[in-house]
Amino acid sequence: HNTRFALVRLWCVSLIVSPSHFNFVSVTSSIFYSGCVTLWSGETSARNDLVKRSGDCGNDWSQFNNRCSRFMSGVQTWPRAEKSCMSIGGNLASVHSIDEYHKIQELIKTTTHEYTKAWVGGSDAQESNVWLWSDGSSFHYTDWCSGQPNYFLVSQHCIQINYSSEKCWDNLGCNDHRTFVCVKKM
Ligand SMILES: [Ca+2]
Repeated sequence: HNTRFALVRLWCVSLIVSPSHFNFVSVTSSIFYSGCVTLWSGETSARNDLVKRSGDCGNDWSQFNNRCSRFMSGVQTWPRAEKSCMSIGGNLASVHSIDEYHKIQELIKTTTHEYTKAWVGGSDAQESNVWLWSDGSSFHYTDWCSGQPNYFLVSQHCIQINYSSEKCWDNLGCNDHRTFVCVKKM
């Protein structure tokens, strides 16, 4: 059955691509032709739906690694930034690889035309130097700047990215104001 269907589809493709090869005087041919067009457009729209659905983060979000990311250019404290991400169905961004980090940096640069410092979802507010992502994912990848995280004078329990000329990570007091990046699962 599948082979016969494939043959019919192949015939339909050649019919649609070059209809002049066929004799449309015949009523049977024209009925078949309109049947082919229906079949073809049905398959095309089904395929488009699939593509659209699998890549659909919605407006203002970018897709990468089955996640949707969004840069927020208004500055907030870390907890307010997290609440802001939650209000649009996400969390502050977690980062699990250098590829994910670079994608987040690109997202920021596309909007601000520079590597603007921004909050991501890492914090060690519960216990110093035990870092967790606010979205609950595992914390293994890091890109700390040299000498960071530091624990000098003031508490610095939240992670900002694009710090220093190296554009690496720094721990910072959570009440500072930074732009931020949200992520949500697809
Ligand atoms: Ca620091």
